[in-house]
Amino acid sequence: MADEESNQMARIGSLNVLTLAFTAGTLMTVLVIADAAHGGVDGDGDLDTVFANGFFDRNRVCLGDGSGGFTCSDLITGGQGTQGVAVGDVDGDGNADVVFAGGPSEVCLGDGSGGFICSGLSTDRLVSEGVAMGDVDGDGDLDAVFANFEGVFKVCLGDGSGVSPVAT
Ligand SMILES: [Ca+2]
Ligand SMILES: [Ca+2]
Ligand SMILES: [Ca+2]
Repeated sequence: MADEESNQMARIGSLNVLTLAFTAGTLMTVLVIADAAHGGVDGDGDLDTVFANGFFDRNRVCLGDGSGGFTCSDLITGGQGTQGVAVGDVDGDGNADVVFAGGPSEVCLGDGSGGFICSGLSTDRLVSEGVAMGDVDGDGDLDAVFANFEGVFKVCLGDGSGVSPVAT
């Protein structure tokens, strides 16, 4: 059984590393994480972290307790190999959502309590390496910009109910 209080996050070079310590004291596992993003995903006011775990493991949502401790669970997506992650409210319902860059990229709409429903998002390339979110066209809706493997960017403009691929 995992001891949630002794889990630790650290950054080594360009990699985020989550160390899960187990109560037996003899078993340790270290996950190399492709990317991480912070946001409040369960509405309790405490900062949470979402991890994109690359090709090595499933993505994780770690809910913060406000004092540095986290309780983590898997965030299951349809694809493998997430490379980037961003958190923002893409459908304007007040709940934080998660956008993963990877193969394929996905949008996961949050339910406000830490749960998500994910669907695929085409970014024109087999693998996207990173994603950032912001209102790039100034219409008040959150948009997503993907950095694709071949050095090509893909802008997915939001319509207030999500993001869809409409421009490069
Ligand atoms: Ca929280
Ligand atoms: Ca939302
Ligand atoms: Ca916009």
